[in-house]
Amino acid sequence: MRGMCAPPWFVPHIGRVVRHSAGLGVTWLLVGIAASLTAVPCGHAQDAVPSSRPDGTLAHHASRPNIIVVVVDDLGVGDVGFCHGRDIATPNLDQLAREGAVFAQGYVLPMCSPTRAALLTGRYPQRFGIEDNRLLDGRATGMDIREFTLAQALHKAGYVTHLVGKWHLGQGAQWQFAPYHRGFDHFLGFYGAAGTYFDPLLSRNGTEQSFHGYNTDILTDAACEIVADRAQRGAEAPPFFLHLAYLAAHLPQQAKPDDLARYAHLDPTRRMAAAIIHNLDENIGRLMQSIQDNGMDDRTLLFFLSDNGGEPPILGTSNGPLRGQKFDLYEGAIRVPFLARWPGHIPAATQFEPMVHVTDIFPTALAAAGHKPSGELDGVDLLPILQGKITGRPHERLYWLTTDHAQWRRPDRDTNDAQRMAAMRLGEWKLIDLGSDRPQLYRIPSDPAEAHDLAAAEPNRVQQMLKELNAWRESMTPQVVPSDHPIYGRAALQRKGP
Ligand SMILES: [Ca+2]
Repeated sequence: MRGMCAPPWFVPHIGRVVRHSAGLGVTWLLVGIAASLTAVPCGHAQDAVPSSRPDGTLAHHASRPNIIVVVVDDLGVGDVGFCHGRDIATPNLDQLAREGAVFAQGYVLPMCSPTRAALLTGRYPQRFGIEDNRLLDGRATGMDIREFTLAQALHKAGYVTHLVGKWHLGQGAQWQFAPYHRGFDHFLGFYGAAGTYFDPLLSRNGTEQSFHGYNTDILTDAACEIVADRAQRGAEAPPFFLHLAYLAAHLPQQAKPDDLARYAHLDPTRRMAAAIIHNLDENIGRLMQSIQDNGMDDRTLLFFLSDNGGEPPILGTSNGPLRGQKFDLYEGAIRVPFLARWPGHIPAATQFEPMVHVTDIFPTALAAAGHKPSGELDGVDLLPILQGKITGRPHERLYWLTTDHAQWRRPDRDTNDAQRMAAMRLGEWKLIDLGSDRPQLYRIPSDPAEAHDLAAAEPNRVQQMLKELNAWRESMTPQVVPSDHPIYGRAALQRKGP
């Protein structure tokens, strides 16, 4: 396998390469340091502040793009053609890659809820006590309402905001954590980790509604309606923000018979994933056709990413040559298919090699809307570097902290004692601290499969990175699962027994 600097999925149609492997841009360095040193644990007042154009006028509706963030569930880099995928046809996603920027090192968190929390706040969710899914599973708890979401920011900036699909950031006894109280004007979807593929029952702003058909098709129909409705309102109407969060390819997997028939040559587990992803790609094609048919192609900034890596044995999704899977901290868990497309604004066929993080979507989207966040974010605006206005890398450092999910439901111990696992990227290096063993050290560009642990050969580097990682951990807010949590609380677990 070739190294990360020449990843094999970048086939010849990708023409522009952004490396910036030497020389960290001063601006990015300052942004990174400011974000790491000054972000507050929670409860900060965050707001969207209009940014003036050079002529002093504010951005006008007609010049502001619609913003679409497509999140797919549990797909890995081995599932799409523009990464390592080879056995599933994804021509529509591959076309997006040709027309936009592919993030070769696009990082997320290793499971559903933390990634969605990071996306919608632009911040490490550990800052507000989220290390894994548990506090965002079920109806009792949810994401800290003091956190200011991207939907709130864009709503305040004049956008009409939509969540179509999966939420998984909690509900609350008073529905205070529900998406329609967190900045989304319109919600059509489901609240928890999983939905139903066929004939789903979906919530429309809190009212349940039965649908006939296949989940991915239904969600795409809703997305296309939003696009068409915006077009019919004319150029002076407000732009929209659409967070399109598909169920595909999460459990409980079901596929359409025609799609299963296309992949009869694959083993049953992979076949199911392939059928779901094939249909997903066709729906991406429908959405893009709708955008083009309505004349919005160069007025739409679109991100596409998976919320975590694949889980091959369970879901049949694939992380290609990367080690690990959903829930752990190897590359297969946290490096995902990730791209951005905005014709005329993000150069087509860009291979972007520096590390990019899911938190970057918040400030990038807000900048595209002509605004800037006033709060402390961990993400950075990617547009200046994608557009070649500055050089450098968005991130020199990235951090991860999660728990061993195999220990979430052990009735013989406090659920809060589940083993913590942490990792850090510092330039080319990656440190993984699983807590129960000595730290591991990998040099990712030359060893993206994390096959060669260099910890023994680099003891000083390990100690220095461990010191930095621990300092970051100590600056976060520890996650606490209440003892009365209906799913993971001590009482609930004791009732279930071993
Ligand atoms: Ca997921």
